[in-house]
Order: sequence, then C-alpha cells, then structure tokens
Amino acid sequence: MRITSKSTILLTGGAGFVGRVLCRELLAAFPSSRRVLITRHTIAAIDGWEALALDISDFEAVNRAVESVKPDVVLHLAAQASVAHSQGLAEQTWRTNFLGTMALGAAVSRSVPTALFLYVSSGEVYGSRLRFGRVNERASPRPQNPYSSSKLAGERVLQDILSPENTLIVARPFNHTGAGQDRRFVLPSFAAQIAEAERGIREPTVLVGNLDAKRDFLHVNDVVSAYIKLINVSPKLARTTVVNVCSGDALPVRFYLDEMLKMASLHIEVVLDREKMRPSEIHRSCGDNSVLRSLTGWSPTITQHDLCTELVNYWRVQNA
Ligand code: A2R
Repeated sequence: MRITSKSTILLTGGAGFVGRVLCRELLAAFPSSRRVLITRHTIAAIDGWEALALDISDFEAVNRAVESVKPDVVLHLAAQASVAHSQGLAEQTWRTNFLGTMALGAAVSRSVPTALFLYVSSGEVYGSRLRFGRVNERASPRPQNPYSSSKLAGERVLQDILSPENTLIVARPFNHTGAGQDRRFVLPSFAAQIAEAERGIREPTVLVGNLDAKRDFLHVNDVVSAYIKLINVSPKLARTTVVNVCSGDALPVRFYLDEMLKMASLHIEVVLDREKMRPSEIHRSCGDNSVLRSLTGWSPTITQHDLCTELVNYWRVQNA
C-alpha cells in the first residue's frame, strides 16, 4: 500500500507521550491525509486530528471504529507502557497490550485487508537476551515481565491474524525520552528533582537507582522520525518486517545524571534509593540499528547533551 495525499491514517495512543509528537509530525508529513486518533478518554482536540474515544481492548468498539474509518495506515501505540507498573498490573497490561492489539488486528484484517499496520512493540522483548551484547532482530526474544511478554504476544498475534495482504511493520524501540515524558521514567525523574531542588521545594538531593546500568537512549523525535520513514518505505517491505529503533550505543545512566547536574544552579547530592533498585535488572541494554538504517537511511539527530538540556529546561518550566 503506497501512502498518498488521500490516505487515511488511524493512530492509537495518540494522546500519550510519543503519540503527541507523532500527531504533530504525521500532520506535517501527510498534510492532506485524513487523520483519526483513538484515545481512551475524550480529550481536548489535537491539532489536525479527529478523535474517537474507546477502550482498545473492546473488540466491538474497535471493530466499529475501523469499519467506519477504513484506514490505509494504522499506527498502534496504545499500551500500558510501563515495565515497572506491569509487575503489579499484569492483568491490565495483558488486556491492553495483547487483547487490544488482537482487537485492532482482527478489525484491520476484516475491514481493511490491504492496509499498512505499524505496531510499536518494544526492545524490552529481548529481555535476558540483552545480557549477551548488542541485539539485532534475529535474536530470540526472552521477555522477563508482563510488559514485554504481552508486547511480544502482540507481535505474534498480528502475524497470525492480519490478512496476507496487510503489510506489518513491528518496531522495537529501546529507551526513549524527551520533554513531556512522565517523571516515573528515569531521566525525567532526575530532571524533575533537579528543577525542584533549584526552586527550593525539595532538599538539594536527587534520589537514584542503579547508575551503572547502561541504556540505549534516543530522543523521542528521532524515534518518531524512524516510524515515519518506515511508513514511507513500506511499499518495498516484506509482508512482515521487524525493526529495532535505537541509537546502537549504551551509556551508563550516571552519564545522563552528570550531564544534568552540570546544568544545576546549586550543588546537588546524589542519594541511592534502594526502592529504585531492581534485582533482575539488565546491566546493559543495547540494540543494533543496522536494519533501520539500511531500510530507511535514518540516523539519530539529537545529541545526548541536547536531550539532557531539554529535559532539565522542561522541568524548570513545569515547576515554575
Ligand atoms: O492513558 P491515556 O488515556 O492517555 O491513553 C493511553 C493509551 N492507552 C489506551 N488507549 C485505549 N485503550 C486502552 N485500554 C489504553 N490504555 C492505554 O496508550 C496513552 O495515550 C497511550 C500510551 O501512552 P504513554 O503511556 O504516554 O506511552 P508512550 O511512552 O507514549 O508509549 C507509546 C508506545 C507504547 O506502545 C509503548 O509500549 C511503546 O511506545 O514504547
């Protein structure tokens, strides 16, 4: 399916952290398309998008929505997106991540059997496989928590239930962040604490978990640009293509903290919070991005320094 100016785009999870960036960039990339997003709750209008409020795991509602919108392109981001929360919310995580994906895949297969389906899975699916070094897409996934197990199950159900004419792109993003991400995630948490310390609304301390863990971080804009490039090259892709979306390098979390502390206007002490230490944590998570680069010509554009600067400045404004 080639994307034309008349194409209809359906996006789930459009009100989330990544979804909002994607809404903006899809509007810029495909200004003449029809654009519809699915949200769980009714939300304030997002520029250039029609919104439908429904629960992604409601098979009938999803089917009705897909049948009436008849999308040419589906981008599926709606998810319970936190690994940490998935441990205590296993049922809800499976309901949203697996049943929601199955509901959407079944509806697409039935109503738009030639549509392009981009499923945002996760680099987390590699799980314990990450211990053996940088992973490419041929590595066997070994998920370790309800989040990654349900994401992998979503990949598998789509391969089975989409029509043979649907093109499926499975994107496996590794860590990504930027302004607007919830402070439950590690880098926003550092930036928010630094901004609060500067304003004097907390002690000059930052509570941290394992700073030696190495992570492969991208700026959310680079992740979104990878998704859009994948859509653009979709006519030349196989029926199913699995693609890592990652920088290809892993730096210790301490590196990001140090970058942010350099920006602070006062001395801030780093304090270990044992509750933030996860015993089964992977020491190094790093993906191989060769497939993404060779398929699309993509490369990341935002430096780690600029990423840290953006986060601290964002939280300074949030706390003002
Ligand atoms: O929480 P809400 O109402 O803003 O909606 C979230 C949506 N969502 C759902 N939509 C419909 N039915 C559901 N049962 C349902 N549960 C969650 O998914 C929100 O708009 C979106 C997730 O956004 P965030 O939590 O901000 O995740 P983020 O970082 O944007 O991740 C996007 C995708 C996910 O598939 C991740 O697993 C992947 O990228 O890394």
